[in-house]
Amino acid sequence: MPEEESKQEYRADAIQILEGLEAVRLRPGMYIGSTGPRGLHHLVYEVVDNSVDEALAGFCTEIEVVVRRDNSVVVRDNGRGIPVDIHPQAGRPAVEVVLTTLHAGGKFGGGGYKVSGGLHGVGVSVVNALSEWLEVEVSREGKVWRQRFERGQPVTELTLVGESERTGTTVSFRPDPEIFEEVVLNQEVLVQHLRELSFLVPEVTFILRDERTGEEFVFHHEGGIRDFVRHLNRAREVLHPDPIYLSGERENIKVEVALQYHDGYAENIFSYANTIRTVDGGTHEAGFKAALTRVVNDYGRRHGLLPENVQLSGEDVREGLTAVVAVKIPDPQFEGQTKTKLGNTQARKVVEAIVGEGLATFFEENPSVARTIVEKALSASRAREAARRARELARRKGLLESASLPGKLADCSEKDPARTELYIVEGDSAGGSAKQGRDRRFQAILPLRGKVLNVEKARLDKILANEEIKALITAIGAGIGEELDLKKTRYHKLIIMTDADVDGAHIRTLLLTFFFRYLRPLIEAGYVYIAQPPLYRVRKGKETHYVYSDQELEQLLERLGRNGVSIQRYKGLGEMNPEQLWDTTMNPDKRVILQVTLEDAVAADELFSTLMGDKVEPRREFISRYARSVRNLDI
Ligand code: 0RA
Repeated sequence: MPEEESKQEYRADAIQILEGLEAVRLRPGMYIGSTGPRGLHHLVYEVVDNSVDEALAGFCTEIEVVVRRDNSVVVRDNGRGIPVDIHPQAGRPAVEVVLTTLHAGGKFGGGGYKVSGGLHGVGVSVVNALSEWLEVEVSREGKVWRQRFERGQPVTELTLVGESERTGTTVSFRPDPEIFEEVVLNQEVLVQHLRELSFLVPEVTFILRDERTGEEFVFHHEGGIRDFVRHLNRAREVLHPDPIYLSGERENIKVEVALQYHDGYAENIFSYANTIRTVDGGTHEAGFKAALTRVVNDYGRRHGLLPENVQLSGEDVREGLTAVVAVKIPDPQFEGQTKTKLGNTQARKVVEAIVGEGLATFFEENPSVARTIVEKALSASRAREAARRARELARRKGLLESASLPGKLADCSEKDPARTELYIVEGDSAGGSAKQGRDRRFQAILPLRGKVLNVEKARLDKILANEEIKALITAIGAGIGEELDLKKTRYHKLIIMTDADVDGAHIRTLLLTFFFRYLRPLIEAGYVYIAQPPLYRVRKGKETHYVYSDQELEQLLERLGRNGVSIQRYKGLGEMNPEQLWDTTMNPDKRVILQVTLEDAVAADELFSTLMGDKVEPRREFISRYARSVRNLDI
C-alpha cells in the first residue's frame, strides 16, 4: 500500500534525522571544530554563509546580524526565502528538511559557487542541533511562514503567520549553554568576520546590530578586494597609490586578485575560495605566487633593471607585499588537517594564467609602478643574501643552538620543558626581584635591558646582531625563522612580564611582534603568555588586596567602604619586593596570565602594521582593542 509505505518511510526518515542531529550533539567538535569561542562563532558564520550563498546566486543584497541581550542571534536576509513547499521524498516542507537533515543544504538550488557547508562540511542543521532553540521565518510569494525548533527538533509545524510583499529568510537561534562552554558572543570577532565578508561580497551590505551595547555597524565596500588591500595597508606607507587589480574567468573558475606593495618587509597574502579563508593557501595561492615571481623577473630582465647574475626569488618579490587572492570555484576541495588549504588542481593554472597575463599588461601600461616593484624586490634579494651570510655566521658561532646559554639567564633546575616557565622581564631591577621571588625549580628568569629592537623595521641580519634578541633566542633554544624547531623549545610557558606603564606596553609590543614575525610557531603552540601584575595594592586595617583592573578597584572600594582605606598604585614591577611579586604575579596558584593567541591572520596582520607602522593614530586605537583580544586561560 503506497499510503502505508510512505508513512513508514517518513518515520524511518525521522528516526534517521534524530540520529543525525543526536550525533552532532554528542560530538559537536567533529562538526564545528570546538565547543569553545571559535565553535560558538562558527554557528553564526554558518548561518550567514547560507545568506551569502543566496547573494552569490544573485538574489540577496542585504544581510543583517543582530546580537540580542541574551546572546541569541538573528540573521536576516532579503533573498528569495528558503522554499516552503513539501519536499517529495521527506513529505515535509523543504525548510524543515534543510534545518533537520545533515548536509541537506547543498541538495537544494544546486550549482553555483556555494559557501555554506564549506569549511567543516556542515549545514545550518548543525546550528539547529546545537541551539537551545532556533526559529526560522520565511517570506515568499506574499506569505510569511514560521517554525520553531528546540535542540534540533521541531516543536511547531511550519505555520503561516502573516503576509508580506518582501522576500527573505530570518534565522534566530540561541547557542545551547549545555553544549558551549560560554555563549557570550564577541563583538570584535563578529565585526572582523562581517567586515572581511563585505570586501569579498561587495554586492551585499552587511549590518551588525549589537543590542547588548546599542551599537550598529554597517559594512559595504563597492571596491571589493581593492578596498580590502587598502584597508590592510591603511597604517603603512605604500609604494604606489592604488592596489593593482586583476580578474578573469576560465574553466568555470572566477579569479580576482588585488595587490599593493608597502615600504615594510612583511608579506601578507590572504587567499579565499568562495569567500572562505584558506589560511594554508593551496593551489590558487601557488598559482598567484608563480605568476608574480615570473612576471617581475621577466619585466626586470627585459627592461635592464636586473643585474645579469640576479634571479629574484619568490620571497624577494613578496617582500612588502599585501595581496588578496579570491577565487570562486564550483566544487572547492578543502584539504589538510584544518581544511584550510584549497586542493583543486585546475585552480593553479587558471590563476597563474590570469595573473600572469594581467600583471604583464599592467606593467607595460604602468612602467613607473613596475620599476618600483622590481627595485623593491632587488633590494630584498641583496638583503636576503646578507642575512644568509649573517645566519651562517650565527650558526658557526653556535648562536642558534642552545649550547651556550646567556649569562644573565637564571635557569631553573627542572629540565622537562612541559613543566618549565621562562619569565622574560623588563629591566634589571625587576629581573632581580623576579630571580629572588621565583620558584627556582621550574621558573627561569631572563631580564632584558633597554629597548628591544623594532623588528618590523629591521631585517634578520640586524636582528641577529641585537644582544637582547640573541639572549632570548638562545634561552628559548628553538632557533628562529624557517629553522625554528618547536621540539627544542626549553620552556612551554614563555611569559612576558613588563611594567604596567607606557614603556612596559611598548616593550611588550616589540617582543610580541618579534614572536609573531620570527617565532610564530611558539604562539601557535600556545606557549606565549603575558603576565598580569597588579595595578593597585589596597589596604584596610590588616587586610591587603591586590587589584588587577580599575573595574575591580571600584568594586572592592564599594565593598570595603572608602574610610581608612589606603591605595597604592604600582607603576612598575620594581616597586614590589620579591615576595609580593611572587604572590601577585608569579605564583601559579594565584596568578592570572593571558595566553597570546592568533585569532586569525587578518587580526595578526593588523597587529603588526598598526603597532609597528609609522602612523600613530591607528596604533592607539589598536592597542586598546588588542588588550581585550588576548584571552584569559590560566588561573
Ligand atoms: C534553496 C533554494 C532556494 C533558496 C534557498 C535555498 C535559500 C536558503 C537560504 C538560507 C538562508 N537564506 C536563504 N535564502 C535562500 C531558491 C528557491 C527559489 O527558487 O526561489
